[in-house]
Amino acid sequence: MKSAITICLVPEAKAGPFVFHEGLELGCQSAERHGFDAVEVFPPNGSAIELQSLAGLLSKHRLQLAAVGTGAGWLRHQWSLTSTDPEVRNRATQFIEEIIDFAGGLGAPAILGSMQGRVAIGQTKADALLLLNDGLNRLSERALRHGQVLLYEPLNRYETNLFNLQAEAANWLDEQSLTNVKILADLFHMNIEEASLPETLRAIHKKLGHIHFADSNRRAIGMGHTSLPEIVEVLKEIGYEGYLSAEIFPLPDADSAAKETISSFRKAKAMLTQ
Ligand code: LER
Ligand code: MN
Repeated sequence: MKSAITICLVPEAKAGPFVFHEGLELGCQSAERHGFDAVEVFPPNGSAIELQSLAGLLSKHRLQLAAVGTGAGWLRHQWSLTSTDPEVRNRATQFIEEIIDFAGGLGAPAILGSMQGRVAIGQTKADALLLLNDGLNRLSERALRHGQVLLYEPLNRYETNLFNLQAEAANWLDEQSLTNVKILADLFHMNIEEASLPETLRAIHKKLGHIHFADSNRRAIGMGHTSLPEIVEVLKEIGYEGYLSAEIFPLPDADSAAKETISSFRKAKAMLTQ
């Protein structure tokens, strides 16, 4: 189990659930100072100039790259893999491919979250899922070229109507034989949708690839009402070795959120050895 914290490079996502917003250099500095193993980056695209320097910064600050988000393609352009417009789907696919190549070059997976889109008016869910399957097939093959998986993130009902429940998504991925797609379980979305966080993590453990480590209110774990010990017990049982990545609001400020997260992470690590 490894710790990670988010750095957002997209000005339009200033109010989003990301801890550091002051660029890669300062973000990496802070991540190292707080003792994180890795950073998760939310870039405007896969070729942003600032990204070129990421490899150097990671080694300078002794950090790994946990994952790279693709949500800016939705936030800035409303591109999605399930759009009814083939031109929009193409743009979405190219945008994500660029991020997969960038992340893959640094040994990290890309995340498909909001760019999965949602069922449009006049579109059936079955049609949207065919398009999702198509997109995931292409993109997970691309990830495989770098020896990476593609992370698929079920979102809460206010952000998508494709998959809100982790187990439904995991079963569907299995049915579609999308073996190189893993689930990103975001504890915040799960708190809205799932009957039980630990039971759900246990049920999907074979497909679990990454965790967004957020409390019930999307603050740092420890600042809401999610029970960390119950979650850690399951992570121990399933031998989870991936990241717990703080995709959370920088509340009351970025440093306090980072401090609370790393302190919760250390408690979790200590529970693992008990
Ligand atoms: C992305 O990781 C996510 O969790 C979505 O809610 C987009 O904000
Ligand atoms: Mn998330």
